[in-house]
Amino acid sequence: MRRGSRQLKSILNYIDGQFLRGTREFPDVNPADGTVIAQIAEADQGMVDHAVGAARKALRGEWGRMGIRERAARLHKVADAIEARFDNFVAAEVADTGKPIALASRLDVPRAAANFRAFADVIKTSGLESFQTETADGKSALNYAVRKPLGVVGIITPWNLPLLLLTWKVAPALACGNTVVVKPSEETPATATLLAEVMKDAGIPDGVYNVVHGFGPNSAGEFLTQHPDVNAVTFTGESQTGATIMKAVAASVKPVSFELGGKNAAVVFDDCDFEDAVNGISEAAFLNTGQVCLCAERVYVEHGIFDKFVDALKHKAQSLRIGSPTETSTDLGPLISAQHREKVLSYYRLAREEGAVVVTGGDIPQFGDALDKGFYVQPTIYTGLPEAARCVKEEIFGPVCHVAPFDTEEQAIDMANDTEYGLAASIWTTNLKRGHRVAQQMNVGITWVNCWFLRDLRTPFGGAGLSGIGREGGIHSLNFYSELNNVCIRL
Ligand code: NAD
Ligand code: 6OD
Repeated sequence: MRRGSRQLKSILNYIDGQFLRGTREFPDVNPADGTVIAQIAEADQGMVDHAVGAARKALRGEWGRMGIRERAARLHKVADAIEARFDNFVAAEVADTGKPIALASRLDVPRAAANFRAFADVIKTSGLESFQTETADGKSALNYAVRKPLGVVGIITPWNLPLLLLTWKVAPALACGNTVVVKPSEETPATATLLAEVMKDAGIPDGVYNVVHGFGPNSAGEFLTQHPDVNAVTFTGESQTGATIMKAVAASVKPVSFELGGKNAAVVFDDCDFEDAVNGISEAAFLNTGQVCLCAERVYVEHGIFDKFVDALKHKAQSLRIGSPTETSTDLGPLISAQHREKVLSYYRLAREEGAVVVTGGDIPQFGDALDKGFYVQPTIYTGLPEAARCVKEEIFGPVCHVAPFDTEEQAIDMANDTEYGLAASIWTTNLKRGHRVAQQMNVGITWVNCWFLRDLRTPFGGAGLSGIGREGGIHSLNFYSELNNVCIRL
């Protein structure tokens, strides 16, 4: 290294309690200014084999023998240790993703700790049903089920909420007594490795939590999903990647849980609390620069308030502060990568070709400083597209929504449900009866009424159609991450 040049940090794999380099490295880029902030150690097939072998061995060790109370206590220690290193986690997440520091501090890092606490408590308090069965001879039998770990769970996660989504799967998998090999997104590897340090400090035995870095195809992601010694795969990411992983696991019939893409609708009735609805839809469209699977890219507004609503949403979007993620006042950071920005901009161009009216945005913001090298786009609102337009049908995953009017409740429900996805919806009305009625007709996994992304970790979370397979959250996570063995005793 030349004198005066900066030594780049390495982000390492974590296998069997050791931090390991790979055979190759690739750069970790800060999306706010395009600078390389670290080198990531890529795990090859041999290292993935090593990680899966270590995870299997750990199932037979101290972890495999540990009772539920002690496991839950260790998960609380992991949460304590995340909180103790709160600032490190926030800084790593902000540098990797470009998300505003205020957002990482109020959402991503607190949720990581909350995930461990929630599943530590759920595993301690949840029971299993039992049945007393009457038999033909007038006697009876007792049926009850016991929970056992699945074994080694492969966990593959995306870049938009890296730590939140990783711990959302690691915590219940460990609560159920499994061991895990995680493959975080190649774009955002830092917090998965930082979590490894925390696991060590919290007394999680070696081999229970392993991290392999790399890409999907022909890299760590594919090596993990195709591994014969992995017992289940849980994945969050694009629907198309989910389809590829499904093929990879089909031959060995592994259980899968898939949390995939969305093209979510928000339905705003003219009896809504107007200000709440404008603020809520602004958050639903633009939070995390629109890179949340739950974001509302389709907004349907009742005719009577349509013009007023579009105008208010425009002013709200224009008031959002786009800027450096490390400024506490920033509302919107960059998109994750140059490639993803090109995808979002291609939809901005397509929207114009499809006949959209650009209410606001549609371009790249100019800063006149280093941020011009970052992957920023303007928050964007369209109107006027036909419902069949590609921009209304396809997930864009940027700070963008299309707003369309509707006349009747039935029409709004039909429009909201006219999608191949089925992740989330939000309904905005002060008429509670209508709220229930419409919510129950949404063909999605999660419907919010007068709110968005308000989470209770005990509730089922997941999607229908292209948005996924299965539900996680509370007991639903326990049921995915464990094998149930029903015991039937003749009495
Ligand atoms: P992605 O599918 O490109 O990548 C996700 C992960 O899969 C990464 O770690 C990647 O390396 C890995 N991967 C890619 N190809 C693979 C393969 N063939 N085999 C194994 N692993 C492979 O998704 P992304 O771009 O990182 O994330 C954005 C997408 O995730 C959006 O579609 C968004 O809607 C979706 N998402 C869904 C949820 C949900 O809860 N439903 C949550 C967050 C994000
Ligand atoms: O809140 C959660 O548990 C969760 N899985 C959120 C997913 C957000 C998608 O980007």
